[in-house]
Amino acid sequence: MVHIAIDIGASSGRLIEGTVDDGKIILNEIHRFPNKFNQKEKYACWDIHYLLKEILTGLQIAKQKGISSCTVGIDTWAVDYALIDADGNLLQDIISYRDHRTDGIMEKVFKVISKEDIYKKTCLQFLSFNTLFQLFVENKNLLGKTDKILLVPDYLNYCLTNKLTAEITNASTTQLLNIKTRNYDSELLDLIGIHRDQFPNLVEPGTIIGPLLKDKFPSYNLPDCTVIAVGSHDTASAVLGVPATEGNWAYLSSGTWSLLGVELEHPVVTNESLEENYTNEYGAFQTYRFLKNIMGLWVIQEVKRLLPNDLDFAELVSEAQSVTPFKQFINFNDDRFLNPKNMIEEIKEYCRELNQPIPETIPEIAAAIYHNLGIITAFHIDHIERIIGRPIEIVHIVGGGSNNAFLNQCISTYSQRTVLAGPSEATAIGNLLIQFLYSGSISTIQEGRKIVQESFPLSRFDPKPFNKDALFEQFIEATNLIRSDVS
Ligand code: ADP
Ligand code: LRH
Repeated sequence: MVHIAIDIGASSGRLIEGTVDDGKIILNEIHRFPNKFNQKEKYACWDIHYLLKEILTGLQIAKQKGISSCTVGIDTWAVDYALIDADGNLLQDIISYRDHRTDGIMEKVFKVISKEDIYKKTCLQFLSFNTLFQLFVENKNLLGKTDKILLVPDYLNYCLTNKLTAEITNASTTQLLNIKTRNYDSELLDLIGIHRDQFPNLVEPGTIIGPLLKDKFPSYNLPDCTVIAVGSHDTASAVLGVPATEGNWAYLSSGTWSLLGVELEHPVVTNESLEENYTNEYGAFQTYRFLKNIMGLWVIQEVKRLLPNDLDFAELVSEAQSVTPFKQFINFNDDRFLNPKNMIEEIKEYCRELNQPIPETIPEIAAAIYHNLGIITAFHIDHIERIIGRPIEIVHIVGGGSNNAFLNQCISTYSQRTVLAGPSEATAIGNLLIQFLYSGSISTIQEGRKIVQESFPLSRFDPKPFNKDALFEQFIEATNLIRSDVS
């Protein structure tokens, strides 16, 4: 049986065919396209019509390549949603989580219900753009007309099948699910004025959603598809695709965001995890991802976008390597870097304010980004180790950022851990693993991870001798932070 992963990140999307043959996974990229949000009149919005067209184009290419029937699964970035009326019409563009409408909103919510109470209920970190906060500021008139609120992959599934579902790994990122009931929390729904039936029923990865309604798209020549719910949160799929079977490992899903954490059977909720803003997102098969969002490669993506010359990521990396490190210490997890008007100017202004040397050239800016992302990542590896009370010896780096050998080495050296990098398409692979389970090509996720390990060569990075604690102290001092502020 043919399976196709539709994996759409904040910076690009792809359709990848996957098969298991003789104990190995074979991937075949069918279609790839860029993704970004655009500033519309009022809000920064995703172009969901464009994304749907790219999905259909990809499926048409699959058909042209001879695929007449297949299963498909969709994963995308988390938290953002579509509002639809009872006829399925989209009531407004899908607003990006980077829009400034939720700036400063968390403090207002905490006046109604405390941060501690929300954390106890949801076990989720506080990001101003979590769906809870986006819905808190949403136009109430529009919410009154809303029949269903669908997260992005659920909406795309709906477009393809007319079936309404809420896949649970992504639903957990809304900060509306109660960890005890694994269902929407009525107090949090009341807070934002939403009825339970404005969300569809929750489904687990592996649930069949329905057949692709080809008649809805007469201008495309499409294969017969069965749409399956996968780990529709891209990070859930990425972590499923991590090629780790044993040992004390952590993962870093390195893309637009750096998502650093461990996979656990139970959530970790302590005063420290709350104070340091660690999250417990639902994974497939009742696992939890205890993790930290680090600003990630978004920062370099924004710098690249502003450059007059068309440098690619590999060129930016190679330019950065020639620069002497540690001239600037920058806490990229500061909200000011979430969506500044001009990333290059924001970085310079930050350095100016903290009396640090200002990076002037592109190589200097790129170097400041990679070294500081490396330091912040290393810092949090130690931190997670302390909170979970067991060692982290190996860091698996997956995602597009795993192609960045320079950053991988920085992370290895600054954390004094071994890094295993790859596969860069772990998210599509994790998406496919759920489809392989459905068709019986694999029987357990452990077996799937073992096959991933055997199918894709990994690059190993060992730490160079280095005093990491001195570096962390220097970082904390230069950024004017106290330890607990590096969050
Ligand atoms: P997302 O899914 O969030 O859109 P990806 O996992 O596709 O992100 O990763 C995209 C990032 O990967 C880019 O921002 C870039 O920094 C990095 N990347 C991809 N290829 C390379 C490369 N050859 N060298 C360095 N960095 C790379
Ligand atoms: C990564 C991601 C991440 C979320 C963010 C909104 O693409 O899904 O897990 O925190 O986007």
